Amino acid sequence: MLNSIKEAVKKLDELSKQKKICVISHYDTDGITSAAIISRALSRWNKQFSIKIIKGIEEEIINALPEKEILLFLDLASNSLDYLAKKNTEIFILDHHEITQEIPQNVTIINPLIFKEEPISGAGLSYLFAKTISQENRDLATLAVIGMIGDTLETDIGKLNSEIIKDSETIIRKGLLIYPSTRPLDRTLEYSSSPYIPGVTGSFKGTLELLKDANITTKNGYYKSLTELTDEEMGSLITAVMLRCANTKQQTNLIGNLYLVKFFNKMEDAREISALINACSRMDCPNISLGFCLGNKKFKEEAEKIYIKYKQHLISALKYVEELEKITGKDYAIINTKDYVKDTIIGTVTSIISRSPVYSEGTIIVALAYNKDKIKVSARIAGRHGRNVREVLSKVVVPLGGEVGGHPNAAGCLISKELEGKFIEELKKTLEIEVVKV
Ligand SMILES: [Mn+2]
Repeated sequence: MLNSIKEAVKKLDELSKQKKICVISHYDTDGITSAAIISRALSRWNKQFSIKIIKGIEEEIINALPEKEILLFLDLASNSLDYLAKKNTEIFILDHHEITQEIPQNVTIINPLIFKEEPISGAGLSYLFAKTISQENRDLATLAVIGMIGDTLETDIGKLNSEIIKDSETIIRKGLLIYPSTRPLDRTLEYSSSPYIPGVTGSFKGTLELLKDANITTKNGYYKSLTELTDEEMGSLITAVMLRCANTKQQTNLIGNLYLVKFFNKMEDAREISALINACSRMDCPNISLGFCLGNKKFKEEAEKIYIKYKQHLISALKYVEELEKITGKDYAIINTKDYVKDTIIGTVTSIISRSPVYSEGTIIVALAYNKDKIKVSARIAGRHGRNVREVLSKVVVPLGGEVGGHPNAAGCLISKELEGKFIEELKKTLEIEVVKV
């Protein structure tokens, strides 16, 4: 793959001598960090370029892109090759999503799936690309680590990812997977929704009891942060949390690596930074998170304000969904939030629900939210094992004329609002049939 990146860099260098580059990236954390890495690298390379951040890639969006510029897609487009074949310009793609169509002549694509490489985030690919342009871009490795965390690819780290982590001077420590690990523990535990700790999440009293059980005391009235704990304290905290999480599947996901990255000259929890970037996009301000990633202090302040607003927004959406009547069957739940939950946060809401103890391992959760004349559909699998939700969703959506993006355990699509009733009917049928087969 690294050789193909080298060739792609050379080709882009040649073509961009006459043409401007139009960068199109996804609005999630991985996409925003990808865009930040590439925009810094292109400006250091003295290239002329513009940046577009989009929610998703649809035919109309591709049609509207300029043909007199080179198109460079980050963290998306692997699944839109047929549309791209019709564009009369050269196209580059750095992406890690599944490829379902033939690669057209005008497209140069770097995707770890083609090369049978380890999973690498869009930001990781953008970083490898930037580093190939110039070693000077090694200072962008931290953004690549944040992108990797944003796409939760840190559980399967191979050679390429280890190298990216090494370039970034990230500090990794094994511990309890709650964030932010850099803030006082009592707050972090009380507000932890992922993992959801029964009796502790949302309860100040429960939090204090847990800390007492773990023998963790205050110093000058403050609790230490997770990263400040001694190994012994970390161990007893993990035990105390384990005792409160009854199911073993949940227990195995409690421990993992904490990633501390240097950001704005401070050591920060990569998961927290990732959440903040993501929040800005979900609240329709991707330009703020992009500026934040590029190190702009004003944007940092703004981003922090939006992050607080986002958290409030998310909590009210979760409350709404909890009380909403759902369509349920064996091993599935369909949640139609209509106009009540923002289309940009429905994916997050679905993810949080899928990790809560309410649904058993393998349950498919499909949630719907309106987006003007369309409906955003998000599908997740509860726990880590189960059927391929991307396939399940495709079976329903493709005959209706739509397309599905995502991964086997998290997928989504857009459908026309007119198809709401038909979609739910077909989805129910497919979910029932799948169950019989298994
Ligand atoms: Mn990604």
